[in-house]
Amino acid sequence: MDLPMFYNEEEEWKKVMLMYDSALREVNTRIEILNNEFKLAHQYNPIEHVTSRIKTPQSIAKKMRHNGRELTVENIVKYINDVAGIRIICSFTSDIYRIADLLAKQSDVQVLKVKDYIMCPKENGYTSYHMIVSVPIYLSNTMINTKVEVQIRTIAMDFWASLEHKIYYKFEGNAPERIRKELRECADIVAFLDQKMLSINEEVKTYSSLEDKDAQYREIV
Ligand code: 0O2
Repeated sequence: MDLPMFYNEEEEWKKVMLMYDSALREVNTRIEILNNEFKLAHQYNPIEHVTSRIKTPQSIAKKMRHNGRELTVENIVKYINDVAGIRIICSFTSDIYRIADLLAKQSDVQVLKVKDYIMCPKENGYTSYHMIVSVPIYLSNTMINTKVEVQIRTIAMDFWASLEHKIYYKFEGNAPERIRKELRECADIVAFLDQKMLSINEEVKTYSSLEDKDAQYREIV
């Protein structure tokens, strides 16, 4: 990835990018393993899909300017938590907490920060579960703990966030009040939909366990 032209710490930056890229691969693999294990044990797939990205230099520079910090590699590593970001899209709200918990329990994962925008949605209606974690990356002669922002949300939350993101950029953060109000209403619908889908799924699960018991019984007699 290229740095903005005014930047002059290319070698250091390349090394830092290697760390972030490796950390993304590391977390991606761990999430994939958890999902596969879950599928094997419960015949059920808690994760719909996963995306990841490295923040663009322009976006990093903008955030540093916004925070009033000098644009140095040291400051980026120290103050920008989401240079490496991974987004996990789950089927149900309960899966979000299950995945977050399983990742947090891994002995070499440090959870540095949690923002639960599901329990406390943002004023605009945004909901998602954010964790800043640090994972160890082993190089030939050293180990470096590297930060990754993990965003976990349902399909419905993701649908809302991607439209809101487009609207935010379209109006450069100043969307008309009517549109903001409608978005907040949509966020309520998203929360309702997630709740409804979860309770339908719970009901479906009771049917399957009844069927399992029935099948076991038929095998015995
Ligand atoms: P992009 O394009 O995703 O990179 P922190 O330093 O971690 O304490 P931070 O990063 O300022 O705090 O804030 P936070 O709340 O953890 O959110 C960071 C990211 O969450 C954003 O990244 C978005 O991806 C997402 N996000 C947060 N609030 C909203 C929102 O209101 N709407 C949408 N659509 N997404 C949101 P960036 O850097 O904005 O963008």
